Amino acid sequence: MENIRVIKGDITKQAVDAIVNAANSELKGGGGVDGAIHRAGGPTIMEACRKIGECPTGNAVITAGGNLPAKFVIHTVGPIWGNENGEEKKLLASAYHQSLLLALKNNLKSIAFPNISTGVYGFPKDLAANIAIQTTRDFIKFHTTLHVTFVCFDDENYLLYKNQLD
Ligand code: AR6
Repeated sequence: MENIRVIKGDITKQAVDAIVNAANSELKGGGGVDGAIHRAGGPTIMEACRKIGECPTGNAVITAGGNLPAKFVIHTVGPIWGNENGEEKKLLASAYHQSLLLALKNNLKSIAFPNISTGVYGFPKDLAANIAIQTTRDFIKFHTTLHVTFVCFDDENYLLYKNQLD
């Protein structure tokens, strides 16, 4: 059995080792899932982000989970569609890959992803789902102890993932 599943819901409610945040490169918070995570997790997450400073697009950093049910938050920065000199796909794959690597480095067993870049950053949802699933499958083939959940907030994303994972 493949350790990948998809659910529809709110990522801030997931009791996993780490949830992933779709952050911006200044780690300064914002709307969407980023806003929801900082609201639910409390101010210690932002304090930790401030200490880290910044995170380049396609990379990821880790903080504790504050008041969240998740132990950690992995903050990754997805590409802005149309703003990355044609590197959008590569950068989105990198955001997933670097997040999975951080989970592994910290001995985490479960990680939940939102649909990175598919909100404010405008990445086409079908293409983003392909990249997220392919990158994750390639990774957990070699790291079989890691359980991955894709947490979709909207029906369109949920159906895209469900069709690809069934
Ligand atoms: N749980 C799961 N998914 C959610 C939640 C939630 N509580 N809330 C929204 N989503 P976005 P981006 C979904 O815009 O496109 C921020 O301002 C949402 O439906 O949050 O990577 C940051 O600070 C969408 O499918 O992230 C950055 O500046 C997905 O999360 C910028 O937005 C991602 O949408 C990042 O843009």
